[in-house]
Amino acid sequence: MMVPKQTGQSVRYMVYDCTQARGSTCYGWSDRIAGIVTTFIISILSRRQFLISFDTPCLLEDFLAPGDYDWRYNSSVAKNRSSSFHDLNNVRHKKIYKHMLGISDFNNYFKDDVIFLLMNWDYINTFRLRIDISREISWITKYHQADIYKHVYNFLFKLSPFSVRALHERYLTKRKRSKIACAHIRIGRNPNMPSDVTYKVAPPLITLWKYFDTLNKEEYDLFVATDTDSVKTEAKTRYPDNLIEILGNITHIDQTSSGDPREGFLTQLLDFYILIGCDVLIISNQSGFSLLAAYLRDRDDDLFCWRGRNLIPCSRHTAADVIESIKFRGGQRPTLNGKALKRAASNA
Ligand SMILES: Nc1nc2c(ncn2[C@@H]2O[C@H](COP(=O)(O)OP(=O)(O)O)[C@@H](O)[C@H]2O)c(=O)[nH]1
Ligand SMILES: [Mg+2]
Repeated sequence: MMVPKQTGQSVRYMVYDCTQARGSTCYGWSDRIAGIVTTFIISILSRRQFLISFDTPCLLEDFLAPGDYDWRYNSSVAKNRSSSFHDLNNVRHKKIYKHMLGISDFNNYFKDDVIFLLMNWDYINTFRLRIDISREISWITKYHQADIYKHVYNFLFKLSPFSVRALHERYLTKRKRSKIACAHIRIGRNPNMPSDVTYKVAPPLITLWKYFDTLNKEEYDLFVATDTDSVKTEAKTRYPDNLIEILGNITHIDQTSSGDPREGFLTQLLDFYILIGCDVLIISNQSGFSLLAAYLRDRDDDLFCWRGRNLIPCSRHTAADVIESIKFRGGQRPTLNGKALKRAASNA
């Protein structure tokens, strides 16, 4: 992957900034990865060196190490250089929309030597509309969002030795069978995350259990990643011999009110990496967390999407639309709600 190399005092920087000191909200794991990939792309388009400054709820470097590119920020970068912080989360991205489209150079908006940027949605489809994009970043013109995320993620990150050990101890040593079928169940506001948004459609767990019932229990271990303890308890009760249980507390990484934030961060990171490696993966309705896990998988088959109350086959290339992800569709709201779907079906 081509990244502009710069040296000397004239170097300018584009830093993804999710730090306590800013007092801004960075949101959950997939918001942060979408924001990191967006910032990475903007760094190339603005001819600046890309870095990550991430210390909330803990230092990213402790859990993820640089892959093929050293993104670690250190405060000497901002010494003797002008700098500014820009929180362009959610609809605030509109402030740089024309710069994303290439109508104006990014550096007409970002004037300082060091730009600290916080964003949380994906804009690949916007960057694709730039007239010069094939010269600027040719891979944006060629690949699907899922493949771009997979490559940029692996270019930037690998598990740190600490996380590799944790994954081994808490997960790999517990595996019993050759395959594993997994589901992500994101409920939204619940006792584990009391200040979270509530999703309109909680998935009917009975549909998931019916699917798990069809699998050969000699062949498959089962795993449920969820934001809610009671979902895990129910899964364990139903599949005591097959369900893999991971030690650790569930927290929202941006809303930790109780418990150890580092522990909660590690638990969600391990859940994320386990989902990536599953033979069968069921991803959650309107959740970026498991969509991103699907993007990072090495296989395209055996993927299912919750859409409302239904569990339907999908692929890495269709999943963002099927689950109606807002952050991976540049903030686009869902197009078809339940009522509109019913109307369309009755007119068909
Ligand atoms: N441990 C754990 N945490 C989760 C799970 N699902 C969601 N979370 C927490 O909720 C946050 C939500 O992340 P985000 O990527 O924004 O997903 P979205 O809100 O569903 O689109 C994660 O960073 C975790 O802190 C899960 O399956 N396991
Ligand atoms: Mg979220």
